[in-house]
Amino acid sequence: MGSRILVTGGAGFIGSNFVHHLVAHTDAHVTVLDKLTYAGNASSLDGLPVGRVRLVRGDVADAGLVEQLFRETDAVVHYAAESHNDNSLQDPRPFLDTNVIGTYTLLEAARRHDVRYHHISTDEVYGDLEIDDPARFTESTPYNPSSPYSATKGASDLLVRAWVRSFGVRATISNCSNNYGPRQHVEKFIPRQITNLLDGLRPKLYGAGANVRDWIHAEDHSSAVLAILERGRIGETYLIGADGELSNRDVLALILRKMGMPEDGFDHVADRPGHDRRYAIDSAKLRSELGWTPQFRDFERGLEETIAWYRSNEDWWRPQKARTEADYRKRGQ
Ligand code: NAD
Ligand code: TDX
Repeated sequence: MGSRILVTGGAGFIGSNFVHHLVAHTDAHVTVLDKLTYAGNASSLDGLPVGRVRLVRGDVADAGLVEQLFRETDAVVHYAAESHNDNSLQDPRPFLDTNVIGTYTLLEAARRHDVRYHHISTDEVYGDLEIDDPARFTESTPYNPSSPYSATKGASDLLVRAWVRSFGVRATISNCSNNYGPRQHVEKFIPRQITNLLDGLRPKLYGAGANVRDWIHAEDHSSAVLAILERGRIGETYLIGADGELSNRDVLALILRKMGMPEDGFDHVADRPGHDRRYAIDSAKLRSELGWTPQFRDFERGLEETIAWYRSNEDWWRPQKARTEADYRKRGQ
């Protein structure tokens, strides 16, 4: 792996975690390419050494800018995406532009410059599982996305596979389960409920809350991506997960308890159309091939730390909160 790394979407939740991880665990020089949409926050990169990290504000679908940046890049890790399912149900177009055309633009540049490419994707490309099905997703599970968001992520994964096979691009793909941790946008489930409680608002549970998500701390996602970037086999897909299956109802009950509120102190709101029932990752390939293991194995402790982060970093999330809740109210959620 070369030492000049381009991280797209590095001002977002998981991308910024990865930039912090790279600075702490490698001697890489990092360029972040980020459009700073509503979901991007330059202050997520605060405190990093200016000599090793620079932020370029721009669009991954801007071929001219991408071409310029790839001339001085050894490897790219592509996080930039429109990432929220609920938004994709309101207005799918930005998901196509960023997730599909943006990925295509980067792949073409990787092909021209023979740059090592790692593609960040999601378990949602596999669709969903029944709540009581013992099966979990593996690298050979067929693609079956449900939402415009997951369809565009699946499309981008397939572009990567084609560019490996047809053009010899040196690429790997990872599909990770639901992340939690510091600096996640307040539109997402866990930060939304924490910041609602900090604001004296009641948490909002979609439908009955029986849907299951497989939670992993963003820091564990980052260590897995670095392992794949350094030691992954070109052309391969790796699933990333930390055996963290929990129903939304149970996650919410934990948040309420940890924040000193009664367990029934929340509202049931309109369910998400097409709501995936359950995601579950089998990460045996990543663990056995690359020797990766998650460090955050205690979800309750990780959640406590996350709650503490939102308590102490109101300046970070406050500017997004009112508008996010106003949008949810319009949808009856
Ligand atoms: P996020 O919404 O917090 O961050 C996305 C970042 O991309 C933002 O900084 C935004 O400004 C930037 N961006 C958006 N459009 C852009 C464009 N056209 N050009 C350049 N930058 C642009 O998202 P996240 O939750 O950190 O997710 C990051 C990646 O990880 C995504 O690819 C997502 O599909 C994937 N992923 C997320 C999860 C999860 O639980 N959040 C799980 C698995 C995979
Ligand atoms: O207020 C809420 N109430 C609620 O019950 C919100 C915002 C969500 N939910 C439910 C919907 C989901 O079952 O909580 C679960 C998690 O919701 P999100 O945080 O929106 O995540 P999800 O739709 O599971 O997708 C996430 O994981 C996979 C990320 O947003 C994606 O980017 C990633 O690919």
